[in-house]
Amino acid sequence: MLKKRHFTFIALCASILMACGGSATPAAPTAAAKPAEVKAVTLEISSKGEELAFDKTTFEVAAGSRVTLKFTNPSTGMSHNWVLTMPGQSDAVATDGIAAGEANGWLKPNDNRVLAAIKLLKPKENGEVSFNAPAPGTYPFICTFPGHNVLMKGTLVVK
Ligand SMILES: [Cu+2]
Repeated sequence: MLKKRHFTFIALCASILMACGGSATPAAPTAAAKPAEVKAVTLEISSKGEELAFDKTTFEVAAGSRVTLKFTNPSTGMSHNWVLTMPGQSDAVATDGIAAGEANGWLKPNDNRVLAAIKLLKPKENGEVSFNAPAPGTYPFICTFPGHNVLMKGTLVVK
């Protein structure tokens, strides 16, 4: 008698589990939505000879793009970096970069106002960075070497 009741209990549990499993299954296949198309974009920028300037000051990319930016420093004597920041934050990022010092490439480590960055490039060096284009908006980019951000700046427009 005890054994039979025990069996009934197990059978009941099993049927409940099966019922649950059965009802959960139909929901899963809908997850196979069409994959979002990620557009890959490659941008190129360079510092301008011995000037404190980038050769390009505006880029435009579509929201959600996978952006690869290549940066060349053809200068014979100056070091530069490329730093993309949140709107309105480029001056603050540059100021904190000076405080961070040369050991940090004139960029505060883990600065959450920085969206993407290419480390300080010595003369004749190249660098690149890949990042996902942020939400639509206008994002400033600068070189954070002390004093350079005043002239070395531009904007990435995300549409
Ligand atoms: Cu610079």
